[in-house]
Parts: sequence; structure tokens; C-alpha cells
Amino acid sequence: MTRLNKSDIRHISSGLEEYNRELQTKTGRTLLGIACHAYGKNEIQVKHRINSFSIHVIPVTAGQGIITDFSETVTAILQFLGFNALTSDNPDTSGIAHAFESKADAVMMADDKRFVGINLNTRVVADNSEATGRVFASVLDLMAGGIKDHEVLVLGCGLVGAAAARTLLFLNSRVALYDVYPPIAHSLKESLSVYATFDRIRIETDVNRALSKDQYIIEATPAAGTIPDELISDTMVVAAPGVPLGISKIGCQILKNRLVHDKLALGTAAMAVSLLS
Ligand code: 2YH
Repeated sequence: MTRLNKSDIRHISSGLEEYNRELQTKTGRTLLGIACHAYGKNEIQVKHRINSFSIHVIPVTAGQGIITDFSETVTAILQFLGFNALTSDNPDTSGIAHAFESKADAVMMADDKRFVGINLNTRVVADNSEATGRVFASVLDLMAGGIKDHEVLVLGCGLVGAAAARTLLFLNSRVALYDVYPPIAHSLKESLSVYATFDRIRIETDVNRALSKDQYIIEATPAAGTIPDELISDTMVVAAPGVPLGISKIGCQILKNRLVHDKLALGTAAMAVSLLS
């Protein structure tokens, strides 16, 4: 599981306006619009509610401890969307207690294993891996103008790739699953069989062949260089939640508006929208 570091998040807050414009160009929707699309929510109704929905972001010192600016960046993303968000002055237990005492609607917090949002009224838990996979699958749906009946190559079958694959099946697309550890792809195929018939799910073993054939890609691996420059076609469209990004700088230039990648913003936006009751 990738742990973000200071340099991963340094420019997120100051780049939100620009990223929002970039998303509009690439998908036709804003950061909030994409998160609403992922959860089937009406953006206008959501906009009416978010400024009174209070979220405390609580720094967590457990395990490897606090990542400089992590909580502040999550708060900045939430505020950018219009939520009534703040970074708690108190970490850990004190932060949770203070959130309840001040009647916050939700908390967001991350340790080394999970980044979650919890609605303190409804007890709904939003998991970052799940929300990230779901929102990036929705990005692909928007970029494709509807992903229904298209095959999507899912690179990386961990928690994020699994959530993306599940969402794509809900959107009636077909998925080809690839993981460097084939048993992980096979086990995901088994668990996805409750959502779709097996003819919509296949295992890919030859990733280079698949990359030269498939147009739509979810890049959800924790590795660099998973999509080599020479395999990027003029029609390839990539939604990439993986950190680090599996595409070189040149690859990004080739893909241009056919690539969406970020390290925190879309996943956080999706979590927050899913917490609204
Ligand atoms: O980055 C992480 C974990 N790898 C979970 C990621 C889930 N997709 N956690 C962030 C830790 C933040 C830290 N405890 C803080 O600053 O509060």
C-alpha cells in the first residue's frame, strides 16, 4: 500500500483551481461533478448541502506518524469543494472527542493502513481505496462518453483496482484483469462473479499485447513504467489512481487530455460526497 509523502502532496492545495479546470476539459465535469457522478448524486442538490456539512480532518500519530501537510491538504480539498471543513488542532483520540463534542457531521483520518471518512450521524464509513477506485472508473466513463460494453484493462488488482473493476461492471462494461501476481487477478475474478457473468470478466496474462489492443485503461498499480511510451496509441484513454504514476513524462505528453491522474483529490472528493446522507 502506497504511503504518500510530503513531496507527493506539496502542490495539491495550490493547484486545485487548475486541476479543476483540467478535469472539466478532460471529462466535462468538475472535481465535485465527477464525485457526484461516481455516487449517482445530483450536483445541484449536493452543492446546497455541503457548506453546512462539517468535517473534521484529524491528524493521526500512530504507526509511521503524521505526514507533513496531509491533513491540511485533505482539508483544503474539502474546502475547495465547498464543505465546512477544518483540520483538528488535536490529533488522535482528542481530535475524535472534539469532533463529537462540537457536533461535527463527519471525521476524516488516516493511519498506515486505511484512510477513512466516517459520518458521525449515520455511521457510514467511506474508505479511500474503495472511493478512489470507484471515482476513477467514473472518470473513465465520462472520458469515454459512456463505458458501457467497452472492455477496460485494469492494471493492478489491489483494493483500488478491485473497486474500479466492480464499478465498471456496474456500468455494464467488460473488464480484463492484470496483476503482476496472477493469483491476485484470479481471486478478484472470482469475487467479481457475483456482480457479472464470467463472459464480462477475463484475466489478461500478456500485458503488452493487451495494451496494444485495449483502448481504455485503469492504471491502479503502485509501480512506475507499467504503460511504456511505445504502446500508447492515439486512442488510448487512461484513468490512473496508481501512485507512483505508471506512465513516463513523455507518455503523459502523448496522452495529454486522455489521461487523468491525481494522488489525493478525486479520492477525497468521492469519500466526502459519499458521506452526505
Ligand atoms: O497514506 C496512508 C496509507 N497508506 C493509507 C492509504 C489508503 N489509501 N496513510 C496516510 C497517513 C496519514 C498520517 N497518519 C497523518 O498525517 O495523519
